[in-house]
Amino acid sequence: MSIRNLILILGDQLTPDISSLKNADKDRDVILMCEVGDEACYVPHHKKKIAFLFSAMRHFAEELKDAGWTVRYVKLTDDSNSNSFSGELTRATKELSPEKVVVTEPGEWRVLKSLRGWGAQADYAFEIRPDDRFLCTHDEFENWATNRKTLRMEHFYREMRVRTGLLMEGDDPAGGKWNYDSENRKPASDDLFIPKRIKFKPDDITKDVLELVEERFPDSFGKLENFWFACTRADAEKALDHFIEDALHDFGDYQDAMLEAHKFLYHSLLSTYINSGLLDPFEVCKRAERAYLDGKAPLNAVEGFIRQIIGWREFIRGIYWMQGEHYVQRNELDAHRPLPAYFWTGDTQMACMKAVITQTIDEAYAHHIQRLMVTGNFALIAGLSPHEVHEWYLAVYADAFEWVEAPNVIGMSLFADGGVFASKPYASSGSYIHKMSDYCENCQYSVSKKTGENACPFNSLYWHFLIRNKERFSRNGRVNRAYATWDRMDADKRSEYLKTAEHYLDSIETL
Ligand code: FAD
Ligand code: DLZ
Ligand code: SF4
Repeated sequence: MSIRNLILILGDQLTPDISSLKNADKDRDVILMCEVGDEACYVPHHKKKIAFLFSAMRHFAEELKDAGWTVRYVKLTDDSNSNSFSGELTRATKELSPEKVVVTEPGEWRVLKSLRGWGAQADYAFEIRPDDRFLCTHDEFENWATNRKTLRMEHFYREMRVRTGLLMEGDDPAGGKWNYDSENRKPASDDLFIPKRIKFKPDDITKDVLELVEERFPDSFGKLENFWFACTRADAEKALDHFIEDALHDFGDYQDAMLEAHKFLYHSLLSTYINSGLLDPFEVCKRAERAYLDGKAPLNAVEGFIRQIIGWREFIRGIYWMQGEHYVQRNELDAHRPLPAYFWTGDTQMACMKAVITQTIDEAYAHHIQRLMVTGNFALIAGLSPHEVHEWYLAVYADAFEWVEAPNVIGMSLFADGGVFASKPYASSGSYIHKMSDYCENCQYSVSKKTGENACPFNSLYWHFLIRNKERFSRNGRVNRAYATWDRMDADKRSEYLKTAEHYLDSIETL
């Protein structure tokens, strides 16, 4: 029988009811999935990220086959693998002669452009369908954003609460407030009871992939040892159960805290599973809401968690597609310093940077405040090249796909888009890190020392950043208090700050 549709499913589309499969016919359609070198190498992805994706793809392909689908699965090691999506589409269409090719839109401009390019020259009907795993469509986001003076997540989020009905009591937000963030900024002490996180033992499919990754990507970033990710929907659901039962309760209180010995604290560790399609974001939110309704988790935790998903996650995606393909090139603060080598090795004397980078090497994971207020903050105040920083974040985190990584890095963290949605730059001195973590206790630098030898680099780089960007930020209502403090400082102190910062910038590789 002739093939009707060839359905391409990408590595972050591992969802049984993905739009490309809607109205598909098990008897006449063929699903194409391919492990391709181009995707694995366009940035030096963390080994655990590649292993997770390949293993989750292979498991998903098996599930599809068990459900009666015909799957053409191209392994990285297959002799005739062309190593690109367009090459594999060409090969498959030549061999199968389908009537039409169908794909759900990818999560990155680069891949979308390449697929559109393939479609434009192909002799087949080619359909790119919207990705309806998100709650807000591109048009809905654009309608929301158009003609607004400022794009603020909080406004968007309230509309999403009303639209989804999550944590709503009639027309009002549960508990009377939309946002309980003011209760969510507690530092953690290291004698807190922190739950042991659920980890999954590699099965035979994962073991094969781990061997493959070690052999084919020896120079990629990160450690492959101690791989514990869930690689199937069933295991990802177990990880969700575990989070709801054991960690959600304290998620809110300690959301911004950082502890050297407890890298995961009460975070969900679910982003990798949600972004690849193993978990549905709305279902995850409903589970959290249920925990609140059943009295198992407090409102500040559940609201905070749900806001990250229906608020931040959806908002960030809207920004990515609305800003267009050149967003990742933006550099409004004119920052050009190359990324220091310790971003790849963790070999730095700054204890906070060492802890976050080492954890990233080990786990392909860091939580939000570690990404924003340690590595991101450092990159911002040291004036590192936004594009290099963007490629680093895209490579090193298992949950990193450009639609979500780029606005978080270019926009939220580095202000390189000039403030499309961030109301202020997330720049801070060492005192924030000291307040929210235990990193400073074992640091070679002194957080209380502002200038001179052994002074915490964050302290002087913070002022250097503000002064070199004074033109832009001194009239920003959320930053101008800092400029007033600077103006009140005596001239010697100011010049000491700038001298120390310049010394650190000149020797940035050795910090
Ligand atoms: P939790 O703290 O448990 O939060 C719950 C969920 O909320 C997450 O799983 C995620 O789905 C969602 N979420 C939370 N914050 C955000 C956000 N700012 N944007 C989008 N979704 C959010 N997230 C990614 O998924 N991929 C990335 O590549 C990524 N890069 C980032 C880079 C920087 C510089 C910053 C500051 C943030 C980045 N984030 C990224 C957002 C956030 O840090 C991660 O989603 C979160 O740390 C994932 O861990 P978790 O699942 O334990 O999250
Ligand atoms: C990230 C990634 C990697 C490393 N490898 C593959 C792959 O071999 N095959 C595949 O289909 N997808 C892979 N991905 C995910 C894609 O890069 C992702 O689908 C696009 O970036 C769009 O989000
Ligand atoms: Fe980081 Fe400064 Fe604290 Fe060291 S003293 S851990 S560099 S904030």
